Amino acid sequence: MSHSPENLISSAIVSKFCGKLLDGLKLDVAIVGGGPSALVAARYLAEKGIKVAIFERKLAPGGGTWGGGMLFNEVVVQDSALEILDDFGIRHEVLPDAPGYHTLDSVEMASGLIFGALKAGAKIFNSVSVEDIVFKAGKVNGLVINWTPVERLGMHVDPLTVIADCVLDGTGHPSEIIRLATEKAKIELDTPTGKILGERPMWVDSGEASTVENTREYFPGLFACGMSANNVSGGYRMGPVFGGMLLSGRKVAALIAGKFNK
Ligand code: 48F
Repeated sequence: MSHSPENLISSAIVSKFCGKLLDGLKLDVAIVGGGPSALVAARYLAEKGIKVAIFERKLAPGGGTWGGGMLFNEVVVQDSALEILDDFGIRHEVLPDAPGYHTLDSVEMASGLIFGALKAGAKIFNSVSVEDIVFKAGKVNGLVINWTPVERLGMHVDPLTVIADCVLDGTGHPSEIIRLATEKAKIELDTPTGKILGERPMWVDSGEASTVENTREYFPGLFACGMSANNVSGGYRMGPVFGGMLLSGRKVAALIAGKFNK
């Protein structure tokens, strides 16, 4: 029996996606959230041959990158992060009146980071929300996932699980995964109180530096990057300057790669 184009197209999508999902159910590194820090981490991990996937709640990964500052779609990065933009082939322009700072188109940045992560071999599952962690014998072992529309509509549908050696919380300001790990698994974090310290108000230079400093492993197998790390360790926020996010992604990739001796 010959197949109609309608059937071929649908079959191709279903079989390709199911293969990708099946392969994504067991990972070296599961990343929650597809913001700038996570996309950078995913690329550098994948380049080292580490099996990594991002699970992003929204239809479009990129997190807070797209909207620039107050929907003015330009962002700013510092000298120290240019090397990362260059690795991704994302263009930037020097700011003549502000030495050390550069501007770039936020849409080019978001799309460039997404494309770079994918080309390096990371997988991205969009419209997938992480609603819990797998926690066995005192260790974080993976993620509990469901479709975002299921979450949004409050449908009573059981999730699926992803097993991973390391979990990276890249969920931005709310640190969703670390928060639920402290609340449900009662873990003590590597912070002065053992708990999430909470993000502080805007102080750009302090926030930029502390985002990178605070990027680390907070519990065996559980890492945080970007604004999630800053929230966990009580750093200041910094708004539409993105050097710290990019450097945080590169740092966490190096820390995690070290666990795999890569
Ligand atoms: O917040 P976000 O862009 O992450 P980031 O890498 O970057 C922060 C900057 O964008 C900006 C800033 C820079 O100065 O302050 O805010 O720290 O992206 C976080 C992503 O995680 C997704 C969310 O939809 C967003 O795209 N996310 C959050 N919780 C979940 C999630 C979840 N439970 N499951 C899946 N995705």
